Amino acid sequence: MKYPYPQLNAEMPGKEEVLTLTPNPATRDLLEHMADLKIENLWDRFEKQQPQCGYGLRNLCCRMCQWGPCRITAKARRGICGRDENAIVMANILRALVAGLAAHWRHAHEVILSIIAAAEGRANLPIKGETRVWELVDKLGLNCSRDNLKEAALKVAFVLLEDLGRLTWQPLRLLEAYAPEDRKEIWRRLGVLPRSGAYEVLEALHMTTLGGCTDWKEMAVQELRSALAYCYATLFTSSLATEILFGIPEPKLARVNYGVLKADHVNILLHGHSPVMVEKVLEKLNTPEIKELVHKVGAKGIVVGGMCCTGDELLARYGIPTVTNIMGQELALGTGAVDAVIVDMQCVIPGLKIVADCFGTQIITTCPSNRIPGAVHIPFDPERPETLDKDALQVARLAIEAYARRDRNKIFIPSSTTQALVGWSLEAILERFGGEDKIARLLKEGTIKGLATVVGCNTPKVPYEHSHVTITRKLIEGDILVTTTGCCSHALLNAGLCDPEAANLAGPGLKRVCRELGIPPVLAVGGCVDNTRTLRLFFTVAQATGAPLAQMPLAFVGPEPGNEKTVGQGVSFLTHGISNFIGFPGPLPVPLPSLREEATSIDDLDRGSTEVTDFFAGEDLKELLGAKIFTEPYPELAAQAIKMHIKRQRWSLGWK
Ligand code: BF8
Repeated sequence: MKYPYPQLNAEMPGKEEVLTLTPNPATRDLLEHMADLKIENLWDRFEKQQPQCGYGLRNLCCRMCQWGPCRITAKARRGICGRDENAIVMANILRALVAGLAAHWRHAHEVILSIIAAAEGRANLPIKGETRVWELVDKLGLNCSRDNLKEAALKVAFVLLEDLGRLTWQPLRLLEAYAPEDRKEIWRRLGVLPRSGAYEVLEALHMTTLGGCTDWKEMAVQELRSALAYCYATLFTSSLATEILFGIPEPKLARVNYGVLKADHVNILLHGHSPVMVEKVLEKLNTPEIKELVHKVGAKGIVVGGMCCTGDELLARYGIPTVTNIMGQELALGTGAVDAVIVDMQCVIPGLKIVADCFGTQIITTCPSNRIPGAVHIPFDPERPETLDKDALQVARLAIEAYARRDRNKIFIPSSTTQALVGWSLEAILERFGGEDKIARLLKEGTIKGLATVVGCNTPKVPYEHSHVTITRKLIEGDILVTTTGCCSHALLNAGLCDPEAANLAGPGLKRVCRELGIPPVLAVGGCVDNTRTLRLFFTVAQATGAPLAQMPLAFVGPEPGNEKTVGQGVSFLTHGISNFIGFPGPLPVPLPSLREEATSIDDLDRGSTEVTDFFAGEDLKELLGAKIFTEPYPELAAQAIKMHIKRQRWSLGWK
């Protein structure tokens, strides 16, 4: 590896390692193609940032007031205000988690307001997820007439909205409705039950500002409380609310990867997280007016492809092909074949527009708070939904018209596509297995050794997608069934691991199960908010085995942490007693040798915070919640550690 970071016990790759180790041949081809065209991308900018700041990497930089920035060094063991390393590291982690919470909060808010607009008849949007509406009515104990779906959806939406923003003490309704009873008891004892998504963000910011809380342990408690708000007030709400509007996904075959783009078609990519506007755009792309326009611009048809979590959602629900994830977004435009990218919110990097300008690609932004200078902006506001149909048609028109401006000399589409069986909602998984009791039996007898969810973003700090694919291959070889979401799922989809044929790569037990049921060993369950589908699967299966969650052979694996949103994902699983395996030292502490007292330079500081690290990665959290964080940047070693963890959990239950 090109860039050593001994203080992190890790190293970061240069472009050559990425080219050698990244598993998708299309990535290599496109990286080389862009280099030939002299078009810069994030890997070039990553190299220009080397070496990265050692203080920042270890969370030892405090920027929470205007006296600083302060850094913790061997000679300055406290910031100007007196904050020590533990308080600084913990405050940084807490702020990262609530920033991620805010992002999912905004997503949930848009979808919930869309349900309200649909139910009140103000927006021309469907309520397709009838089963989900009635499930929530029952779980929340709402009083609704069974023959009025819209009224029921409206009542549910207002409860979800309350969970987003309640400011006085009352437990989260969704947490009460969905969380396992034994966990609630633990959270009550620890005092970490949250009020609402918004309240916990504000409280965390309040605690961490200058002269606020200096007790890192109290901030750690707020971290757990905020993670529960993140999980139930934003992930559950987004995922369930989207199912209410657009239905619960069912299994279907799809083709994925860059090769789905076609040179003689209008290629439109849908990118971001909230699917409301894009659902409408999809509807418009099928209208006679747009079909005529396609003909007029001389294209043979339209290809719609998905990126990031919007892509995951559309793949799960309709089998719309996905192309790539956050770090592949510039590469997708590097094909020169993309006419328009319709983006909503989050994970749309500024580099996308830079590459778009090299090819004349039309970028259309649709979220009022996620603007890009120079892009066309056609906003969707669920509180003013009257123009939604007209606006979606305009978006569709602009996307098609962009085809006429495409420079045909620069087109390069890597040819490979991959098959995948997708659409694994909780219901679909349980139905295919024949119920949770069947999964419980397979686990107990050891045909399947464990369940792991391999998820999350990408980071240029590791060879792109290498860890995702390597770890997952090793896990399925070890008879561990994998679920996946988010950017990781694009890596696994493109690598062919979500194809039922990938059963051949699984260990003997898992292979037999996959063959019998016609499923792949890796189940793509949706976007990041759909990690709740995996959580609910874990709850259901644990209950069927009779074992507590924290003792189950389960693992949360985040090999390439990137976005601040990723922190809350991991801590959400931790609060449920499910250990985290993180692939690169991110905002959470690095479990490495201790801070040396005789340290004389920054390089002697082996890790950011002794006590915070011990809390998350040592036995403290394990005692409180039954789970801890492991950090291992080398994927082969990480896979070994996960398999060992699963084995230990099985032993503790007396399962072979
Ligand atoms: O919510 S995995 S880079 S796309 S944050 Fe973003 Fe990370 Fe991708 Fe979706 Ni999730």
